[in-house]
Formats: sequence, C-alpha cells, structure tokens
Amino acid sequence: MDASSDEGVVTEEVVVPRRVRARDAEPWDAHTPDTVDGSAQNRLLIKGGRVVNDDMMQDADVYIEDGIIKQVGLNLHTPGGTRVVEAKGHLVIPGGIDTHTHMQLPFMGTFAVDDFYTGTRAALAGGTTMIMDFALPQRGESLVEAYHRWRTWADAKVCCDYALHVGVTWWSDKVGEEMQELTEENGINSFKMFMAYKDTWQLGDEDLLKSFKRCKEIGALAQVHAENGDIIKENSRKMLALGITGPEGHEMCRSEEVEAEATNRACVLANQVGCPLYIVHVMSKSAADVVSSKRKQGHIVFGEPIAASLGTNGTHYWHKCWRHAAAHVMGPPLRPDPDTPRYLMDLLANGDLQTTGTDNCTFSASQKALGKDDFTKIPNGVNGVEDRMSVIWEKGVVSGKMDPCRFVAVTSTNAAKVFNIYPKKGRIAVGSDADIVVWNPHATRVISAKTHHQAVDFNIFEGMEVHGIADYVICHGRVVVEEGEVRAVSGMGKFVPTPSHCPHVYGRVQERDRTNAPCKVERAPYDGPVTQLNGQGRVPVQESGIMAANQETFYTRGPTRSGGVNLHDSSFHVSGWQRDDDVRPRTSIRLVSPHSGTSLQGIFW
Ligand code: URQ
Ligand code: ZN
Ligand code: ZN
Repeated sequence: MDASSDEGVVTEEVVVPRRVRARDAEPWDAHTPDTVDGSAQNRLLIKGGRVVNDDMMQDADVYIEDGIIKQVGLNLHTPGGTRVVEAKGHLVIPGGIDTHTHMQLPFMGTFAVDDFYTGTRAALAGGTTMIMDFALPQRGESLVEAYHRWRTWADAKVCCDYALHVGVTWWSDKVGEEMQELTEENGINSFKMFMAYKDTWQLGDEDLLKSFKRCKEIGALAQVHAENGDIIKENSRKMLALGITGPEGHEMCRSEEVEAEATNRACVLANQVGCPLYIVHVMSKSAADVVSSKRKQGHIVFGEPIAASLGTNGTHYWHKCWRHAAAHVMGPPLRPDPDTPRYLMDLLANGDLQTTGTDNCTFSASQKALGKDDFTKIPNGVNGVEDRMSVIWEKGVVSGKMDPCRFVAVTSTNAAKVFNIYPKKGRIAVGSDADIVVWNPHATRVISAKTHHQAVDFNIFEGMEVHGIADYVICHGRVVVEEGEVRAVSGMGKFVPTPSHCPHVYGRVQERDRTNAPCKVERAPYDGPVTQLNGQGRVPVQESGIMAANQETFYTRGPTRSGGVNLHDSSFHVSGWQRDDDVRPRTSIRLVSPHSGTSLQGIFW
C-alpha cells in the first residue's frame, strides 16, 4: 500500500512496473515559492536506484527541479506533485556525451542522412544526452560563418544539448583571428585539423604548427584527424590502377601505419609548441600505442576511440556484398585485425584512452553507391550515436574490463572534463544539469537497422546482442525516453558553450612552459678566425678545386687541430658542404690511405 509521508505519496513496498508514476496532485505547501512551475513534469524523483559517478557509486534517490539536480540521497523531502521514476535494480548514471558526430554533414557530394533531429533523437534512445558536432568550413571559407551555419541547422532541430568543434581546414592570419573570436565570443574551445583529405581539408606540417600554436595562445584544444593524406592519395591511385575499386581498396590504401605515422607526427608537432592535443577517432592498435607511449612520455594528449573501433572491425571490407562492405567505409578505416576492438577497449579501461565518440556520419545505400565503381568516391562515415553506450557496456563492462564507474568516465565524465563543461555535465550531483539515464544493466537487445531510431538504412552492429539499455532518459529534467519509448522534442536541446583554458587540459601547461623553457649558455665570445663568404654565401674556391693554403675549411666548424685538411685529424669530417661543391663534379676521386697507400676510391661517393 502507499505509505504517505511529508514528501507526498510514495510507493515503497510494492515494486510497481517500471513506469513513471504521476503522484497524486498535492496542494503546494504555503512556503513553496510560487515562481516554481507547479507542473508535475518540472519536478522528478528518481527513486531506488544506484547512482554511479566516475569516482563512486551509492544507493541514492535523485530529486530534480527546473532541469537541475537539487538533491541526491535517501529519504529526501520533495514537494507534492513530484513525478516518481522507479529505478530499483537500475543504475542512475550521467547522460552520455558523444564527443564526435557529424549530423547532416555536407560531404563528398551529398549530406549525412541523419540530421540534427533524427541523430539526436537516436542519441537519446541510446542514453546519450549530449553530442559534440563539427562546424567544418570549406577551404577559404570563414570559420565564423561556418559556425553560424551549423548553429542555424542545429538549434532548430536538436532534441538534446550539443556543442561544436570547429574545423581548421585552411590557414591564414584571418583564420587565426577567427579562432580567437570563436573562443572569446562563441563558446568554442576545440579546433579540428585534418592531416588527410588532401586537396580539400588537409593541412601540411607548417600550417599544423601554426594552428597548434594558435590553439595554445587562445587556450583551445587542438584535435587532429590523424592519417597521412599524401600516402593515401598515392596508394589510392595505385589501387585503382590495379583495378581494385571496391571497399577493400579503401583500407588497403591507408593501413594502420598511415594512421600511426600521422598520430605520432601530430603528437610531436603539438608537443614542440606546447599545445595539448586530442586524437579523434583512434581506429587502430598502432595509433593507440602512439597515444599511450606519448602520454607515458608526459605529452598532454588525449585519445578518442569510437563505438565502431570498439565494437567491430575492418574484415567487413572484404564482404562479398558491396553494400555491406561499403557501409563500413570511414576514415581512418576500421582495421582488419579482429583483435583491435579488444585492444582498444583494454586501453580505454586502463586510462591510456580517455573519451569515446562515434564519428556518426551516416549515408544510405544509394549515397554510398556514389562510389560503386571507385572506393575513393564512397562517402566516408558510419553510424554509432544510438548504440555507443550499449556497445561499450557490452564490450567493456560485461567483459569485465571496466567497472560501472569507468564506464561513466569514458562515456560521459571525461568528455565533460576535457571540454570544460564539468560538473554541469558528466556528473550526478547537486547543481548539475539533470541529464540522467536510468540504466538497466541486465536487459538485452539485438541491434538492428530494422529497429534503430536512426535514419540510415544500415547498422554496422547489425545482429549484435548487447546488455545495457537506457530504460529512462531524462534530459533537461524532462523524461524523454520511457521504457524505450522516445518522446524527444525537436528544438528542446540547447547549444552548450565550451569555455577555453580548461583546467583539465591547460592546468599544467603554464608550469610546463616555465620549467621547460630553453635557456642560453653564458660564455665568452668567440675570438678565432671566421670564414669569409662571397656574395653567394660560399667560400670562393680556386678552379683547381684545391683550397688556397691560407683559406679556412669550408665547414661550419673551426680549422682542424693540424690547421688543414687532415684525414687523420678526428675533427675532420665529410658531411655538410664540400669545399669543391662549386667545381664541376668528377666521376671519382682518388684518396690515398695515409697508411697503406691503397686507394679508397668509391668509399665516400
Ligand atoms: O573525417 C571525419 O571525421 C568526418 C569527415 C567523418 N567521416 C569519416 O569517415 N570519419
Ligand atoms: Zn575525421
Ligand atoms: Zn569525424
């Protein structure tokens, strides 16, 4: 029977079917501020669950009002008219944050088929209550204009909150100025540079360095798509010339080392300018190893595997069904090493990798067919936004690799910390946004395009049985998913500014710059002879090629101890400029060994 108490009528003895129970409308206490919306929807009590944060678990109830968590604990005092969600036997976790999506992305001649409505609705269905998408300007286009265009697209449609990263797809001083404007005025704190997509978005090392330096100056996080685009272009040409036009060519032209090389290069470039770095879509063991080892060397670098690389692999590129194979085409590609998902999940569990996204960028069969005769024309991208949480629960928690706290860290909290929106997001705590999932760890479902909420007609996890279902999803304090029923409202989501100079990212940079600053050696000035150079910056050499006795050696170093060119002298060496560079090269030169007199012809050339 209902036991009434001062927090109104609650059901305690009987575990009612898990559905939202509208409490009997109770008259408000006299002191209840009349500013609070009295609607039952506005006040929610999640009762009987086990709250899981990244650092602890506790049996506690959660009381929500005006979209904010107001109380966490047991025996809470809540006003009448509060709706109750029974969470007994469930985990109560922070809503998932997908750090990497591309809803309705204009790309490779078409648009990603999941837009900001279908994509965010599907996100909510799977327990993700915030996405981070990308405003990607075309080369030469204003970053600020691209940002506003994406805002216009998203604000009208999103069912959950979202943030934006901005692409730096070209470089100029103006780009640098706009990056600062975006951080100071538009709530952007991360910029993605592409090392692939040659001739469209790819930046070379010089512009990567400039972009990283700029990110450091404005307190933003640099992100990279780490693949060597030059190798990809050359290998793609080679594959097509061999008549390999299918999706298998997509992976074979950009193997793991093409991703690992760029990952390493990006880490070195960023570290050289002291810029924190975030490697998006880590797809291979090799790239993950680079992130892991750079972190062990003290680099400030974060690695983001995605649902696809954690849940499936690149053997699908060899599937006999073209549509099936092409559905898996993305960049960097899934890897044919079937052990890759396990490997990445182990690194995610142990902290070598930190966040998870999906790179959700979906294209239907007819869109993928743009590349039916040439894999380089297959629009790159796969699904993931709806299934990320369940795939990671199944492959990470059910497998025993991580506990629920680590699951919360990698699906929500770490993203909130890295992108400077913690604890507003990513935590069940008083004052945090009421973006909450009542997670059923025991329930299972079979993933299928037939039942998923996404618009795309293929699911790369098709047929996978997973534990872990979002029975209830609360977004902005509203129940938007109830026992699998999605009640999302288009436009209900809000843009979430991500402030620059994130303490979790930049907190150690200042001290690091101070302690690692290079310093000069105080020494007496050099007072020996200095080589005289002619107008071409070279030492004039007589036609005979023999240096006049009084001329110094051509080398950048002082004369040898014996004052001339003496093979015996250990300070003599042949690297660098040669004194006879100006002289017409001879086919060979005879050097007589000072000891044996035998000719050393051919040794050095
Ligand atoms: O490169 C990206 O992240 C975007 C264009 C989505 N496509 C992809 O294959 N990853
Ligand atoms: Zn990318
Ligand atoms: Zn992407």
